[in-house]
Amino acid sequence: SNNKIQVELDESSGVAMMKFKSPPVNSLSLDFLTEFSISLEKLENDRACRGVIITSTIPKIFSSGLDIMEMCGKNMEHYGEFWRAVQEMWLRLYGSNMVTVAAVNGSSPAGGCLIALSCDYRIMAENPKFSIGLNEAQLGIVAPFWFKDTFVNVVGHRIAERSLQLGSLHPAPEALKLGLVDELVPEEKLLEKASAVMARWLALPDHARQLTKSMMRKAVLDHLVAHREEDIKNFINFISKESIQKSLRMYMEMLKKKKS
Ligand code: CO8
Repeated sequence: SNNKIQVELDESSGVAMMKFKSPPVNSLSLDFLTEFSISLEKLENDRACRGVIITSTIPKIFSSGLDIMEMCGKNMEHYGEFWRAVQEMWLRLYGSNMVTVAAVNGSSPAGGCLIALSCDYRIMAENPKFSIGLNEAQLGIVAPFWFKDTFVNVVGHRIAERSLQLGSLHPAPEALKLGLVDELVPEEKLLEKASAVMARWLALPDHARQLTKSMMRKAVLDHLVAHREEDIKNFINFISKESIQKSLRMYMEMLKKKKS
């Protein structure tokens, strides 16, 4: 299963390119999340690596978010294992010492949006057909507190409150206006721009930048670390409810019908 994410480190610049390639939609399955966390850990421990650019090889889609099939009709043990993997991915990415730049080259709902929000900088392809946001409420589920905290830390309380309640998916131009992404560029310029941004961030001494990043993010990271087991229990209880299972099944059916 070690093939859902392509990682290439350029030793001369110290920048790794991480490309999601898990068709059809880069959904975050248990296998995907495990591979993602392991890849991040390897880069984190590699002294040659100072920054990571995250993007997708799948046209029009950055990531469709958590794999809904991992949250449907499985047992409690599976839900627990899955949720721990989601937490692990976020703790590693949000808490990374490396400079992280998201090159969002397609739609990025829910868990996909969380990945982008967890980076230091977000550049999105300027196509208004691509949208990004935490749309959990639309699925009848609730974004966990640490998704919310990450969102608030990017866009501020008011925008996060409205967007989360409505489960909004914001087209790229609107996402820019809200500060959900930092800039838009034509799709063919996305990686070039990401490299330029990365170079600017890497021009500073790592140590000062890392301590500053940690100062900004530590409270939110520590909060999940302190409540990790409780958060897993909450997820298991919530997702096991018959009413929630029903909402998720209906959402999956809606996705399938939308095609025909
Ligand atoms: N999980 C599993 N399967 C998915 C997902 C997903 N997230 N997204 C799409 N798929 C499947 C589709 O069902 C479809 O399957 P099939 O081919 O068998 O019919 C296939 O992938 C392709 O999908 P589409 O035909 O819809 O592809 P499009 O290119 O038209 O659209 C999109 C791509 C925009 C990504 C679209 O598929 C979409 O909107 N997907 C849903 C995205 C979404 O809402 N994700 C939210 C997941 S929940 C989450 O991430 C956080 C949960 C927090 C948990 C809190 C609980 C307490």
